[in-house]
Amino acid sequence: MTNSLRTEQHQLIRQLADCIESVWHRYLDLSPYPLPEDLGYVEGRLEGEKVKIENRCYQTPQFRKLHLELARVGNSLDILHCVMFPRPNYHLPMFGSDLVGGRGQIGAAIADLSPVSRDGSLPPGYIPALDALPEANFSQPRDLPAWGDIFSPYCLFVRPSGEAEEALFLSRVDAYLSIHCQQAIDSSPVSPEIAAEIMAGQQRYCTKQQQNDKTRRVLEKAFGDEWAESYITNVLFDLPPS
Ligand code: BLA
Repeated sequence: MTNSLRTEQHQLIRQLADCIESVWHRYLDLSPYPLPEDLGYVEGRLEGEKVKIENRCYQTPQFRKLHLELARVGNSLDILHCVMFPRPNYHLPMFGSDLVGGRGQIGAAIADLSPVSRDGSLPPGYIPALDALPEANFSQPRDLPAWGDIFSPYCLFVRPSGEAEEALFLSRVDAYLSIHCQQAIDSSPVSPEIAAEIMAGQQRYCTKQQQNDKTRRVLEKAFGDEWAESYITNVLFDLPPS
């Protein structure tokens, strides 16, 4: 994939995309992850505006799929979507992030390390590391939708106001990613019983994310209902073959 879309996008999207890739390369042993049906680059149309999607995917010993997606709708909507899917035999949370913006302003910036254990807690190593981060206060926090009960207490969901808050968001996500990758490379595989619980947690996470109508609407309008459904369930929030 080229970096063509990234250079046209909002600076926070460009910076976060660069940050995600640099943390991945710094900590993890990356191999290519083949996307179904060659979905590396996709183009469609939404109300006469061109929709472009660029995907980048890797796998590692601890992660089944690392997915970074950049999308642009005409000149009005820029999107970054990222999910790190751990292999279910590692007890690791789901890192997810979504940035949605248009016309110079990011309206939704979200990032989380979401638990997949049965009791909804993060693995113990994460908590002291996350609690040690400096406080991050944003002037325009946003309320999670009803399906957002999958997210952890560390979830950031804000409308970043100005360059200082954009930089604060970026540095906090950089910290989440670094903590996550360090925890991942230090972790050992779990028993099949625990892996089955984790698998159920990942399934719950994906099922809830698939309920985000705002994502679905953009994809349906640009590519049609059937394509959108298939893209959401096979590319954005797919599950490992059991
Ligand atoms: C919100 N996601 C949105 C919005 C749009 C998209 C248009 C509304 C923005 C707003 O309310 O200001 C669209 N997001 C997309 C599209 C793609 C995408 C088209 O990723 C892909 C091509 N979403 C995720 C992940 C998380 C996530 C990984 O993909 C979180 C970890 C969260 N997006 C998320 C949430 C909202 C959102 C919580 C707000 C939903 C709401 O307020 O109802």
